[in-house]
Amino acid sequence: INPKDAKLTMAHFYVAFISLFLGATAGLLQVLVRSGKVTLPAGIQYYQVLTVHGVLLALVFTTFFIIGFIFATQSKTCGSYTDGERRWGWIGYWMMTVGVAIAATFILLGEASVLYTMYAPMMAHPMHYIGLTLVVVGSWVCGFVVFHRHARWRKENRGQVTPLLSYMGVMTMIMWLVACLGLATTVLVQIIPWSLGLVPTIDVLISRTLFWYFGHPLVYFWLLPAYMAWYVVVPKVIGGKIFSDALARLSFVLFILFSIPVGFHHQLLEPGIDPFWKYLQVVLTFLVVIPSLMTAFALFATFEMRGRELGATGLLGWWKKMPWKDARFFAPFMGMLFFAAGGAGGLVNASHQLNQVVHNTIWVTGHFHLTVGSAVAMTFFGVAFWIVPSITGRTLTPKVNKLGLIQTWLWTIGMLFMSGAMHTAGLYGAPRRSAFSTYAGNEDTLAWIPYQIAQAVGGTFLFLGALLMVYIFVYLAFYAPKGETEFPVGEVHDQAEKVPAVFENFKLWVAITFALVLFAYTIPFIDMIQNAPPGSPGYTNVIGRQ
Ligand code: HAS
Repeated sequence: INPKDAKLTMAHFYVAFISLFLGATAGLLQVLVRSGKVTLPAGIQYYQVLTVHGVLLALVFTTFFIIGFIFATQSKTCGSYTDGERRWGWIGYWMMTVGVAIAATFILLGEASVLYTMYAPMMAHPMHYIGLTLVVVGSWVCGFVVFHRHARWRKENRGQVTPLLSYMGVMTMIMWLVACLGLATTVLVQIIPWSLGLVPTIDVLISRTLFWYFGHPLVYFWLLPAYMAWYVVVPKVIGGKIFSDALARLSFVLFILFSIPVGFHHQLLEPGIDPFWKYLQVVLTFLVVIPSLMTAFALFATFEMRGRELGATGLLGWWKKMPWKDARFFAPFMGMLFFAAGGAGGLVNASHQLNQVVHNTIWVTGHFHLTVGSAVAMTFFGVAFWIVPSITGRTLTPKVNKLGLIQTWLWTIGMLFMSGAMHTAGLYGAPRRSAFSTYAGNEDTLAWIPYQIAQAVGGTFLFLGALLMVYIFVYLAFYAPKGETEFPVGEVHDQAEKVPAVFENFKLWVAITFALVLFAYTIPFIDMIQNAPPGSPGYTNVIGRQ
């Protein structure tokens, strides 16, 4: 890709991998504390470490990697950005970077230990929220660059099907923008004025509802770039073709439609929301599973078709034909395996009754370490193995490929231990966020300790995996021998369906999305404003619902 575009992508990756290093270090401290065997030194607080971990990994590592990745794939498939577009890309980048620096400073000062979900009525220093606002606004600026480049390609190539990766990048950023409206509303209208002392109270229910309007599509904002790699890059890496461009686009369309009006599945146990609307959003949640099932289908089809080309027979004959020794394939594939399990766990979470068993237990932490922590993170690592040398003009040497395989094993073993123990302990009722690992020696809680030790063992493997990943990144970016590395972009299978033009009608998808959002949220919101439950615990006095 154009070296100037490569520079912009790499700038995003630097922040992403520094965050990976710091966030993983915080993660190690956390599992050690939860094992009940270690106390944090120098007055460092558990929730402070947890906030560093969540913000740096779930928000900063992901967002910076995703935007860098989308820029690179768009530059590769649509052609280079104009100087003007790139300048805006840099403006967005600097806004995000300065925002991260501000937010991180206040976390480190102990003034913002409110976790990555920043639930009110926990309050951080206003500058923390202002920092995060800058990150979001910066990401919007980058989003508009992506839209502009895509539109320019369409104008220059009228009537042609747009490059799949660029289309996917646009859909990902549309979803992000629509989702951010909820976050922006609660942060700008409620949280910042309240943290500045301009208003005395905050309505917790409304704030959490706005947060989860954003929070669920947020997880698909992490997932969709991984799907970009699964649909388009993995087929090329295994020497095959994309099963169907149209199916890939359709799954992204479905994500736009159904990923937003489902936030209530994070609030199933919250008072103040009528059960009917929770039920409705549970139904919509099961609809948003469909594009993932379609993705699983398309991936199996891709593997099978390639396997058969290479002479495989039978249902799972393809398994033997896959390039297991290629880290560019192995890392995302292990991510897919984890996602099959994590997705099943998601269905448990989303089932209203089962949610009562797992909500706020460490099962949920297990769930999101399989989804974002494995499926997404391992795919991003797999992408980093080729994209970094490819855009910096270096080579992915066999030695680094081997390190990539070791890295994937470290992550796999670590995650099996950690997430397995989290899921199990969660079913026994262990809470997800707790500074009191041993609860003053209570018998029931002591029974969780073996699982928490297993989590610490897994967490240690993961920490080693993160260190190795950072080493690989630095090596590939600065020290690997100069040369060429493939930027693998798959071609569509000859027998695939044609792409219907309607997929490109972004206005239509956004309009339907808003219609669904209005349907799922309008009446509950009116309820929340009009029928505040005066007696429900935690909702009176503290936050001013009178
Ligand atoms: Fe989730 C909580 C429901 C997907 C992340 N989720 C969370 C939280 C996070 C998160 C971070 O309904 C915690 C938030 C917090 O801090 O409180 N989640 C779901 C459902 C799905 C789902 C139904 N989650 C994700 C993804 C995430 C993510 C993706 C990040 C990237 N989640 C919930 C619910 C809660 C929740 C409740 C709230 C719980 C509570 O009470 O607090 C679905 O989208 C999942 C569908 C996925 C599948 C899997 C398809 C498999 C594929 C791989 C194919 C494999 C191949 C290779 C081809 C059905 C595509 C395999 C080869 C073989 C041989 C097997």
